[in-house]
Amino acid sequence: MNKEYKEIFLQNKNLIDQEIAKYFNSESKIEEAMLYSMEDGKRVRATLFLETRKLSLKEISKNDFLFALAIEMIQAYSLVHDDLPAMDDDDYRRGKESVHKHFGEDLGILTGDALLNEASKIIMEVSLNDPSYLSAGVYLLEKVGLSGMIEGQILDLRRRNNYDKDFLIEVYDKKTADFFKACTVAAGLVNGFSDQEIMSLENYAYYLGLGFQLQDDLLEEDYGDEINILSLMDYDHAKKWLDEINEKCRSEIEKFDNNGMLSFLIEFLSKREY
Ligand code: GRG
Repeated sequence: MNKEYKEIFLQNKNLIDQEIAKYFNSESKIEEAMLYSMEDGKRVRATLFLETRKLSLKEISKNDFLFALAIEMIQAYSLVHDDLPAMDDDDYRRGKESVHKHFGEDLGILTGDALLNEASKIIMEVSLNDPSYLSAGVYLLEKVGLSGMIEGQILDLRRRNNYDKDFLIEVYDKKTADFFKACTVAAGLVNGFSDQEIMSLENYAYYLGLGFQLQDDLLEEDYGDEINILSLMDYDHAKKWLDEINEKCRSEIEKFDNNGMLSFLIEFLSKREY
């Protein structure tokens, strides 16, 4: 494990944590619940955005940190709503009680709504400051919306018991990889990258998201009736497939100079133990 890159990952997490702490300064119950929901994330998606911006930038701007904050608000919203009784009905998230368990179901719904609302507001404010973020914002909201993460969630909630590998790929693509694509492509659009470069960033995020989700499955000892690759193949075959996906992921990002951190994330995320 490259210590320098691991350090950058942790630095990004600290910087995003500081943005979160600065953003919430009221003592209202809803802000308390929003802050609670945002604590303790790994900030993988914010890091993807920031590190893709760094492909063409040395210094990250205030607008980039705000955009990354909006990304993590959307991530928190999706987890808060996913944990609700009407969805996965989970009592624990990020090592503590889920938001609806801690604050009540009414506040759970409203916390998710408010996070998505604030994220959209931040994206619009950043785009007012600098219109080069406008198409990035549109792309992000599209990928976490109707034809992306939300569609993935619906496919997952309504799946049949006898799903196959193609179905699993479709769910993981929409539910997980589309958000990863949103982070890399949004940054690529702000960078002013060519269509070909944007395509490579989208492919990289596709394989990274798939690999991230497969590792999530491999870490799950007791997946019950949840979708999981281990219900379709044994551990060794799934691990071999993950290695192949990582190889394809690497070949997409190798096309860029300065790709060290994004290459590091492939191994780091697909070998994580948490
Ligand atoms: C409710 C619209 C809506 C969507 C929910 C993201 C999602 C879709 C559901 C969460 C459940 C889940 C297992 C999704 C797969 C993606 C995933 C592994 C999310 C967790 O991401 P991490 O590990 O979480 O990056 P942290 O806590 O670090 O932010």
